[in-house]
Amino acid sequence: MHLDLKFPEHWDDIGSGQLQSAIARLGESLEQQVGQVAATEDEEELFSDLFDREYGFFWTIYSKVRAKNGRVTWADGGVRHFLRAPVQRILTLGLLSGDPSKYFISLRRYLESFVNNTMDVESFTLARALWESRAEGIKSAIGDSWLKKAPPELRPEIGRQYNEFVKFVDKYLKLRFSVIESGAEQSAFARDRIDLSLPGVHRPIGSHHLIRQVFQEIEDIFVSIGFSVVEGPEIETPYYNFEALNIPEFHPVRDDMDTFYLELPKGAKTPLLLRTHTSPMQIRTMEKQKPPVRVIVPGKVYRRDNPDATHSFAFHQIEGLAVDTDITFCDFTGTIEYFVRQFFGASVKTRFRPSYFPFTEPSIEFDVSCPFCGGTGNSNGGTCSKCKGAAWIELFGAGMVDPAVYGFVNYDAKKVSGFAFGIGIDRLAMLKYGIDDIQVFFQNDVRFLRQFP
Ligand code: FA5
Repeated sequence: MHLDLKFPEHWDDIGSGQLQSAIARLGESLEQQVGQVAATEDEEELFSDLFDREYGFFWTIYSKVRAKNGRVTWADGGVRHFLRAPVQRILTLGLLSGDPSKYFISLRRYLESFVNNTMDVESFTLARALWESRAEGIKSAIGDSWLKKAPPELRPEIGRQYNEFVKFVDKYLKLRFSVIESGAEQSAFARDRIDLSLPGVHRPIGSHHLIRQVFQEIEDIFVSIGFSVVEGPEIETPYYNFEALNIPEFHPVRDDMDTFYLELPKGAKTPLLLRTHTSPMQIRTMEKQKPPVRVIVPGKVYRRDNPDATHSFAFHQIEGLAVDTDITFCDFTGTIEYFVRQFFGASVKTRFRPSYFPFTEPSIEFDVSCPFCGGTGNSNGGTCSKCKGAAWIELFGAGMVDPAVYGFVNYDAKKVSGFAFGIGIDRLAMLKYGIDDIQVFFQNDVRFLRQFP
């Protein structure tokens, strides 16, 4: 019996996207036909139809797919279908007869005919997958169909034949691979001969955006003193962004951080907004874990601020949170000073000013002595342009976690204490690298980006 497989009429015109379904259909048709081939007597024809190098269906498909896709792999469901169809047939027949010894011979011939036809590493890899693939290879299929299902008295004999078969195929594949490899080496050698008269291809190497680099720098500093890095959602509920941070609905501080609300379908349970700071992750982290907590949270945040040299409607923050049973204001100042000295250099001085955040008490604003004028307010005989003569630069807000916040996460405010801080990364990067307009971070001008390889 000859197999009859029809290629789609416009095979040469079909796009590579339709290839998969076309092969899958051919594979299914093959499976049906193979299911009707009688065991052993029609095998010869079956294999020659499938694998004869000139006319075999598999190789025709292989070359067509390769021409369109550039590659044929075992991951392609249709190709797997093709290769496994005869195996499944042989396995089913073997099971019926009880003793599958002659079907081991069929399987062997099937594999031989396929392996012998492989001419390059790619097709050889398919042959190897057909044999070895853990989920769908012949090796495991024999185990599942014959070994496991064999009646107990036949099992030792089938097991022996199976082991012999495995040994044979492994050796056969190895041999074939060495043949292919030496051929491949030769043709690769011919292909790789270098033509020195051709101009080279310049492939520019990319780099991380400056903001990403600063994130990494800060993460490294905090990780080195025992903090871990967590990330959170950019779309938040008002509960996490405000309420659980002790900012009830009509609290005036919401005006400072009014934000973008998402348009939701009618009847949606809760409004959603783009987070205005990374502080919601304080709550999410404490909800998930008991003290001790030491995390930093890098991420993007959004506010309805009008763009100018120091404001953007999307910017970046790193939140920090440490909570334990014995954290004091000294731990807080020590940690922050350590960070600032690592980041700006040992010579900067630091100071705290009282401030207000609903979720910290006391709250502070943290300043560093201007690293550009050495904290003098003067530079090049005039007023320092970076600190505008103030000698100090405001860096970020922070404070000891307000006990009211612990109430939202079921921590015992009498037992735990901690500190939190929120650093605006864009302004920090501007300070450190002398950038005077925040907008350049978002304009993707390569002349700017290239300065920070
Ligand atoms: C907060 O966002 C608090 N969540 C910080 C905090 C965390 C305090 C934990 C206490 C404890 P604030 O609104 O000040 O605070 O913003 C923090 C930083 O974000 C600012 O210092 C500034 O560097 C940066 N920032 C604020 N608005 C913008 C903006 N529109 N563009 C760029 N950076 C901004």
